[in-house]
Amino acid sequence: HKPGKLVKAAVEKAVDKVTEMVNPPIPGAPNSEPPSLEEPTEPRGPLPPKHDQTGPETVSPTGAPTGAPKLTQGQQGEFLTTSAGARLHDTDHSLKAGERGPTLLQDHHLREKVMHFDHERIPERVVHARGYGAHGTFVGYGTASNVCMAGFLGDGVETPVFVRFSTVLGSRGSADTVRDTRGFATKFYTQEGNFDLVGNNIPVFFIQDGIKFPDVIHAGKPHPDREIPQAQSAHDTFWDFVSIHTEATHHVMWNMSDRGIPRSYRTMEGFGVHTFRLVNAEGETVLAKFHWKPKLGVHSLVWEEAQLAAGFDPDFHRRDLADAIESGAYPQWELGLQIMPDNPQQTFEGIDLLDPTKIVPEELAPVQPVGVLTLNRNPQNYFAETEQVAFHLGNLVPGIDVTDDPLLQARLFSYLDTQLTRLAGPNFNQIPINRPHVPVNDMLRDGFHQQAVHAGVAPYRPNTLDGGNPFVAKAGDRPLVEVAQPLPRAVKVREAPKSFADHFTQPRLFWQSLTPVEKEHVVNAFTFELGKCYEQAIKERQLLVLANVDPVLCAEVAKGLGLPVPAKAKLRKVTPSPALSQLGQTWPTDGRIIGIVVDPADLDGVRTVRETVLAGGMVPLLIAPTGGPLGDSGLIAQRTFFTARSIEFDALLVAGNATATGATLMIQECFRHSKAIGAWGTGRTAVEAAGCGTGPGIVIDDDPSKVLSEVTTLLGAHRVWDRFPPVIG
Ligand code: HDE
Repeated sequence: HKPGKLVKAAVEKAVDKVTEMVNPPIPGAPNSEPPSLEEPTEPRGPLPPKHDQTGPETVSPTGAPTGAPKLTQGQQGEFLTTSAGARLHDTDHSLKAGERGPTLLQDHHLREKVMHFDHERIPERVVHARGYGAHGTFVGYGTASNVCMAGFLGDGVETPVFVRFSTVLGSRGSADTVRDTRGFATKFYTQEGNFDLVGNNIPVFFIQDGIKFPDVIHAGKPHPDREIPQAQSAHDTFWDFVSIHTEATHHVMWNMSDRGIPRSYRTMEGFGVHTFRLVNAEGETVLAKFHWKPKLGVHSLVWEEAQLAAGFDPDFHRRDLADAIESGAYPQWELGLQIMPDNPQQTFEGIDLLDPTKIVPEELAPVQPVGVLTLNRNPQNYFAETEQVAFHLGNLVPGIDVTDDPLLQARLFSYLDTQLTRLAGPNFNQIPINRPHVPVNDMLRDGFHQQAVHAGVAPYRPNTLDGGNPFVAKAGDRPLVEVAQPLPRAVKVREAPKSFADHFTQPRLFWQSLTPVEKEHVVNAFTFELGKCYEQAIKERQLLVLANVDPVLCAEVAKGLGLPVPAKAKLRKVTPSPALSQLGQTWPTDGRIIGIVVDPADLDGVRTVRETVLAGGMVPLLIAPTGGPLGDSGLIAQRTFFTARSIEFDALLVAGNATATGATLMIQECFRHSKAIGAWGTGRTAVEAAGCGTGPGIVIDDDPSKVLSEVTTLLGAHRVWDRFPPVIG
């Protein structure tokens, strides 16, 4: 080894000399290296992935050869390598002709690193770009077996799922709490292939025919000249469109109601919107609508909270979901079915089931629970899972078929097509998050980003060369069912059925079913959004639309806009559907967040209350003037008066800090937002000093446990609505 060492030393010396010649020392430059921050210098063994962070089990016979390393782990191997696997000795300096010289074209590591970085972003979804996902399980109750043969609905059958929630209009970096419809898309990795239920938190849609989708989205997205406003419907083009296309009225009523600003993904209902056709083992069919019912009840923000959160914590909803799952407060929804007979007209009680702007009131067709969804695992990597997941209504399983709803039919084209650009090729179902958990034997071949090394020579059917494989399934092998639906003798037309022309009965039904406080919120939302429009004609046209929904609604909005009330329209009589209101019941308080303003003089009392909150399945957050440990109590201040805002808490307990301005602000906001407020000790003075000492939902007592118990009861109803009785009857 000696000669080799000598040669190496000589080469190093020569290089040093040349370097010194090329890079003469800079006068005044420090000649000693700055002290380096301590960091690991030796390779460490791979860190085991956190228990709750392993990727979904993926089974794909077209995937990587058996035994190949899982590509789902990052920052864990011993040595940094190139993408071709060669070990690197430096990743902080590009290869240059001397320390201060030009960079060399031959620096493959530099080029690969920057090239890959340049292409890290993929096009965001054209709609629903802003979203957040979670893994979970779905367990069937077996109660659907008389109408649907789908295996995953069977009694006790457990199916892994991935759910992605989203807003519709905003870009990927927009705020969570804007007024908008929310997406609620679920991928069930069933034993019969993937079933995707791609729904929204509003049971009807803007338009009746998919051909108008580009129009409604162009109208809702920012104006093309200045690209504003972001993630808003409060602008001229949106209201221009919906005031002309009055079929949008029903959806708009829901948007302007509290449904447009959910408190949390955990407190949203979900709807499949379209009518589907279900098939049982005997081949009998029914028409059905899918519903997700949150175990925590439907609960929304108030408008001021939504606005505050958009600035104070734009990630409000994704943080809420991730935190709830991490804290073990797993959100749950029951899947329910409304079942209607499959008659040739495809109507139910006079409601056209192919019209996606119509609901079937639950009082006419009750929602029958068929299973429960639990979200219990956060994604390991946002991009790999939440961004790359690709939903498609065409992913059906035996027992579930589509109907001729013209909106649904257009979607069946769109969701495949859009992935070609978004995920850059036709092989997106091979991305881990999209892979089914059952064997794939397709005859799809090649294409960009093909992951499989297909064997065999005969990817066609029938064949003899590959032993005839694969074969098509016979009736007993549970293939997909395409119901042989008789079609009327028809001529090709670009027309809608007559029944699609009724645009106002159901918006009126919705309005009439709301409680006074919910109605007041609808009035305020219309007044805000239309008030943001510049064009007088658009506001006036929308008032004409509202006159067809309800005279009180129309008059109140007109008053707010300072415009004349249009003449009364002829209105249909409707029977209200109490199920459409989100108030009036009580719900479990699991995972609800209780802010506790601590009293430094009574940390033992604070500890007891905190523990009781935890024991009750809720999440306590301690708020103090400054962060860090609270004395030597072992308690930590999780929020300070600088980092907390009332929006984060479902109820506030005030133990102390009577004089702090931050506390006063929080108390006043909670009061305005009709949240329960409890106080004891010096907290009583704080609440009184904030001017919030009396009124419904203010619980002041010397006994903290009594305060907490009353506040918890109030939380069951979500908010203390009778603090500010609404003026609209
Ligand atoms: Fe979508 N929709 N949509 N949509 N939609 C997309 O697909 C489309 C509609 C919904 O978390 C896109 O993969 C058309 C109704 C959700 O990844 C795109 C029409 C409902 C999501 C598309 C509709 C939805 C999407 C964009 C009218 C409620 C997010 C990216 C015919 C039942 C899924 C993508 C996720 C996403 C098209 C109408 C819900 C472009 C053409 C009605 C929840 O394909």
